Amino acid sequence: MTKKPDVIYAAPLNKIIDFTFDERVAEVFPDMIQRSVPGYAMMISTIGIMAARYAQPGSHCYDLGCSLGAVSLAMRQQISQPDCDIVAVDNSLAMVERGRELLSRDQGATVPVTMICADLRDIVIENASVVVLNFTLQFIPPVERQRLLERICQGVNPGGILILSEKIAFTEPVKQQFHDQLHLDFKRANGYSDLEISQKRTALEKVMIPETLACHQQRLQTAGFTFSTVWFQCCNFASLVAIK
Ligand code: GEK
Repeated sequence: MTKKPDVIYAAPLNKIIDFTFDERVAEVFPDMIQRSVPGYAMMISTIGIMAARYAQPGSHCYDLGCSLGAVSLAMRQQISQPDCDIVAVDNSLAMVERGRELLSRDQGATVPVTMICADLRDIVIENASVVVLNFTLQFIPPVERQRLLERICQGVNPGGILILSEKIAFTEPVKQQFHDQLHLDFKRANGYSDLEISQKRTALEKVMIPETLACHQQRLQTAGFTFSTVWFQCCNFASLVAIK
């Protein structure tokens, strides 16, 4: 993927509007996510490896909130089971248009990927062996999260998985402060100025709502998954896998 530098919040803004995944964000997204989410590249490649193990012949794999399709690309490169396909969904047209272009340039992989511009809450999940919510649930209103996970679980075949990656919150203030500080240092080390960091934080405040690991684990259990475990954590970014 090309990496146009993210300078969206570099200049002082008179009014900071809520963050949206528009054309400007889609254009710089690979750079933005790599510089903002510790461990992102490692998570993407490992999700491909997990998909290779859990994809079932003749089933669907879902990449919900796919952005430019990094998860779909990693999965299609690894899956070798016959008759699988990948359904990638995002409600940002700017992301989907760019994602489709990147997919078309990805030669050699045989697993078909369909990229759909839609709200993931309207998508029917069925005959699924692998479902991925890679930093997407945090953008869904908290009151709707349980119902969504229940619907996903109902569409997952026995032995199938849900991979759920999220920015996480901590109940103990001392831990929250530690992780906030470390994440701040991570972004500074990746070249973001304090102005950029603070303006983006304001833009995301009402849009992205992190929750605790315990909250996610409880939801996954209530949704009907047999067990869940944290398979990755770097600072305040974690990924869980839940098995049905
Ligand atoms: C990656 N998974 O590169 N329906 C569909 N898409 C949505 C919805 C919704 N209701 N709400 C948000 N999105 C990707 C990264 S980014 C994470 C995911 C981040 C989409 C939104 O348009 C955006 O593309 C994506 O979810 C979240 O592995 O930027 O922190």
